[in-house]
Amino acid sequence: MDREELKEKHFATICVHGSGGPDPVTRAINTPIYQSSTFAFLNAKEGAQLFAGEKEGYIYTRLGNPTQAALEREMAFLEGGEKALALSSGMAAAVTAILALVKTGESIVASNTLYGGTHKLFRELMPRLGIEVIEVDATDPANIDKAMRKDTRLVYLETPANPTLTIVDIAACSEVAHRHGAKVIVDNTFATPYFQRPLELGADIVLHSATKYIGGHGDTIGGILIGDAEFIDVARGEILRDLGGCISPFNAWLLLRGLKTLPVRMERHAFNAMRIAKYLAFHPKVQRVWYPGLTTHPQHELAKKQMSGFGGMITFEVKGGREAAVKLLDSVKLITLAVSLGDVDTLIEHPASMTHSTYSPEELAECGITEGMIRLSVGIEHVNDLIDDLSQALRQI
Ligand code: LCS
Repeated sequence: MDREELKEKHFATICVHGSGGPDPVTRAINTPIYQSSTFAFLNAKEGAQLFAGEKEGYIYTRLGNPTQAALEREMAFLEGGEKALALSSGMAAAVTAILALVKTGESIVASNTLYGGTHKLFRELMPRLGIEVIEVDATDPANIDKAMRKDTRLVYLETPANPTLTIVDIAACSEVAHRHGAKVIVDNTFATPYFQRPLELGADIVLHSATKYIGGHGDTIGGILIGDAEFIDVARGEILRDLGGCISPFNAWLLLRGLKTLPVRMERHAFNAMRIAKYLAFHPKVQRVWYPGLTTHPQHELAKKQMSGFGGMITFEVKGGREAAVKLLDSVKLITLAVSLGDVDTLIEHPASMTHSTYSPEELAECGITEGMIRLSVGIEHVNDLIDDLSQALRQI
């Protein structure tokens, strides 16, 4: 089926068929792994034309590769963007996107609750490059408005945020950013395009740590940017080309394989997460639960408006602070104590000492990350087995 016809189909159908159909050379129904660093030119004239951009084609895998291209086509399709660029990791995607949009002496306004690695990038490497990042509580778009300066080129949002699951209003924040002439990046890692489509809400660029739900199986690292052709061409031609954070063809292929089952996995992640969130909410040893699908979540109404499902991530606080949290982490048997998220396996971790150890104690307090807080990436195991494991581990506290 051609892409125009496929456009009319449902998301799940595009996930299975969207990478471009049978391989044009061999008719293999799955995109082959083009495990080649370089591509032969027909003759010297063609080589020169490819370098001059006068002819389309592959030159060298840092600049493009058919397996990467299939992943990029599919992700652009799923997020509703013109083009995409696959990169070696989510962090490579963040740096590549920022350098494509922001120069030394300019600034970024960002939400203050972010993956700890992104926060470190904003606090350390970006200032070293002369790019100031102002972090604000973006749950009130007026805070973004106040922080915007003449030299602000970018508003960087992560929603739902890691690890507090804070939701920011993509449409309202994009309106503020655009009024000030800035672009908007939304890190859509937690929701995936299955549950949230930021470009339709007004954002300019979507970023993924594809390591997570896009791959889904905990077996690869990758990142993806989706946006308009002008942005993606600059990100590829001017930044990736120099920075070199390209994805390997094999990792691109693993992500393509993961995408085929994205809707099925997300449905199960979300089903399990809702059941576990409700279980934890009534547990006597649990102080508080953050899950966008619970009516007690501070932005539940906004989550209902801008997302079509609430995802597979839960954060909860146990009574008894750090000591109780550590006891729980050391007591789970089926659930794995590990960072990362979005895998078919359920993973548990302690943000304050692990993924968000890059935040100072003051910054942790500002975005509400406490010592007793635990993050659960709910997998696709049978939910009763997960609840049994949490139940026995909570008894150990
Ligand atoms: N954005 C979000 C929301 C993330 O959670 C992560 C990684 C990244 C970007 C960076 O992507 P990467 O380079 O790792 O592909 N989050 C991690 C986490 O919570 N635990 O381990 C990694």
